[in-house]
Amino acid sequence: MSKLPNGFLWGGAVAAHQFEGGWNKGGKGLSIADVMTAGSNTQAREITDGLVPGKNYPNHEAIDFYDHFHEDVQLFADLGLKCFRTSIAWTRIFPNGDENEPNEAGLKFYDDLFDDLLAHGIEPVITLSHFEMPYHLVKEYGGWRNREMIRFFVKFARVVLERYRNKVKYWMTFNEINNQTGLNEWGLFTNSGIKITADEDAEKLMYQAAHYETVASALVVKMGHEINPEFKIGCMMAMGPTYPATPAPQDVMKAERTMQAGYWLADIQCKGKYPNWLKRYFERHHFALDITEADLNILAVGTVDYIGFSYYASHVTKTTDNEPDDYMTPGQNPEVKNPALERSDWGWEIDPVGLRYALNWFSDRYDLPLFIVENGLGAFDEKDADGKIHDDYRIDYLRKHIEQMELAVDVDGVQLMGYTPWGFIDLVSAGTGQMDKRYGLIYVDKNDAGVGTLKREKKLSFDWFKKVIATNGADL
Ligand code: P53
Repeated sequence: MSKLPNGFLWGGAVAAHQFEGGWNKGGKGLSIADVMTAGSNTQAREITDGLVPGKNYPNHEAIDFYDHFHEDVQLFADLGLKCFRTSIAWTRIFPNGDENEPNEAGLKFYDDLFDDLLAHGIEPVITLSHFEMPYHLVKEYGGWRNREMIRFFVKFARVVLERYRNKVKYWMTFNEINNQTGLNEWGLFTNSGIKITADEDAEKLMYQAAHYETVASALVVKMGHEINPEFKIGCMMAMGPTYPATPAPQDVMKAERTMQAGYWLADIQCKGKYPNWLKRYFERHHFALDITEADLNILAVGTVDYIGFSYYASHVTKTTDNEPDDYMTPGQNPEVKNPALERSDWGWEIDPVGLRYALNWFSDRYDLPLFIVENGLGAFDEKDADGKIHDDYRIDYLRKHIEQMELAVDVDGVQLMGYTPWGFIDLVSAGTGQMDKRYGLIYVDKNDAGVGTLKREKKLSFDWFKKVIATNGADL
């Protein structure tokens, strides 16, 4: 017997820049993902100043969904997907971001895609901004440093919300908007198009950029509900709970503050206001941020309908000898290994119970419907003698997470809308730019060097997940 509600949204998740390719087709402009090179497990992706000849930019072709989408949607339908999460590449609609008129060829591409999905009974779930803002807005305006970005983003959102009002019901504003709170180069660039210069305070800049994004998000939520009252518009958070390394109260306090510092962007988007601790933090640190009364009013009315979130791993933290009074050490939180857990090949801790914990944490704190829009295992895959990928390790990961998700629904009463495993068709890793860090239930023949036929093949996990969907999660 299924423990999940009827109509549960089983699906698969991707993002435009990681799988579409066609980076300069149909009038598309250059996005921030187009200037990021391929890295590896040990080497960070390089963010180049525009395109540099001879560099490997893996997102340019990705898995070329742009020219394969009819056959790919057939495969998605064969898998039995109820929904499909992707993003709309901003640069297909506004190639530079500051034009007045949208690019019709880009709009047409998504019309065709959504029509194809709907014809197969697959509901599109759309992220408006998934690490792919126009590069022009970075060069000319400084990215989300600049309040002007609100206007550009709302204009883009208005065009697509209106255009697809009868095709798309489920939306999310900014993917993993809280990644930037870690202050690393990658997070600031992918979230906000910001590359820190020597005279800038990364932390202050992050608060400013994230503030403009929450204002833009709230404006879009409000506008979306006016365009179509049936729309469900969510935020999207990267969720990785942080546990204390020991039961020492200081470590518990540190873990709590780490959670607060990771999820205040959910507070704003779900509760419509800044949390008290953060208001006081801004005062104590004399961050003179550009936050107006009008902004606060719009935040209060543009709260989201649900929380979409990614879940891959959990974390552990502990205090240091010179821990500050506010337990805040942004950008330098010591990562402690959890002895109770195993790690993936990329060092991500595998913690299925952490997913149940996360679901309970969100549910208690915000009392909103939840949607697991990313979860999965990045791993090296190899073909067996029969030519098929027997990815039992991936099945094992997904099964254990789905079990915990079902406990959260059945035992804990969490309101859960759906579950969409990340990168269910192999794609370019966001963090490393690799192809060989694979999450897929569908294999795509292409390697880190960019070589391959792009042929699609089902892995063992495809057949397994198809059965899971068909039984609404009863047969794992
Ligand atoms: P990759 C961590 C690090 C990098 C990206 O990640 C992340 C996370 C998870 O919080 O974000 C999401 O490809 C993101 C996807 C991404 C996926 O996790 O580095 O929304 O775009 O591909 C997996 O293995």
